[in-house]
Amino acid sequence: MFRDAAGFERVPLEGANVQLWIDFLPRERANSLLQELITVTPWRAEEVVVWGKRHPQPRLIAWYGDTGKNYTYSGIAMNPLSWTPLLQLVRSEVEEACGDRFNSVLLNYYRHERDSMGMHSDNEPELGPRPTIASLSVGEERLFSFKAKDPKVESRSIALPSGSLLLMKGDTQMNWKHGIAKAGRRMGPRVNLTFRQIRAKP
Ligand SMILES: O=C(O)CCC(=O)C(=O)O
Ligand SMILES: [Mn+2]
Repeated sequence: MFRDAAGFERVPLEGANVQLWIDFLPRERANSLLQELITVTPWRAEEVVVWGKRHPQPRLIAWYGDTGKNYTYSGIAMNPLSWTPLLQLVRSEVEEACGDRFNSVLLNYYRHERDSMGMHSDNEPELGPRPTIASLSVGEERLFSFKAKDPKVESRSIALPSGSLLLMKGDTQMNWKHGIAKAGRRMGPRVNLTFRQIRAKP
């Protein structure tokens, strides 16, 4: 691994461009961001249909973005909420670190160890073929799993501590899936913010 001037470290994954800035936000800042987001966000509990049966999604979500940036995620159509000053501030810090622009952010709230996200690629057409996704985590450290689409390539997982910033670029979504498994021991709350650039519908 090498560390570049910005504080990102390359995570070695074949056919991917993944970088992690482990201490992007200082501990106190990450903690206050967690508390504020949990309190002020109008969290939504969505349902998913698995084998024809409806289940509550095992986490809460909220979607913010520039107006008109509609997006479908796991079959859920979402109209974005308008940016809050807090999220705009965080967005500008993330943009500066990544050297990229983002027009939307999906917030995921994992309340405890039983909340999770299934393995998936962020490959919705609105994101374009090689999207840059910046993912900021605050709160309880959780394991982020990577599984290659090529079965010959080994899976791996990385810990995402509070205040860390994960950047996925280039062919990452084409060649890999990612997700957050349920944890086997007690976990406190975690909020993850994934910044994305949504394009006009192709
Ligand atoms: O919570 C995480 O770290 C993953 C979130 C994610 O993959 C997504 O929102 O698409
Ligand atoms: Mn994702």
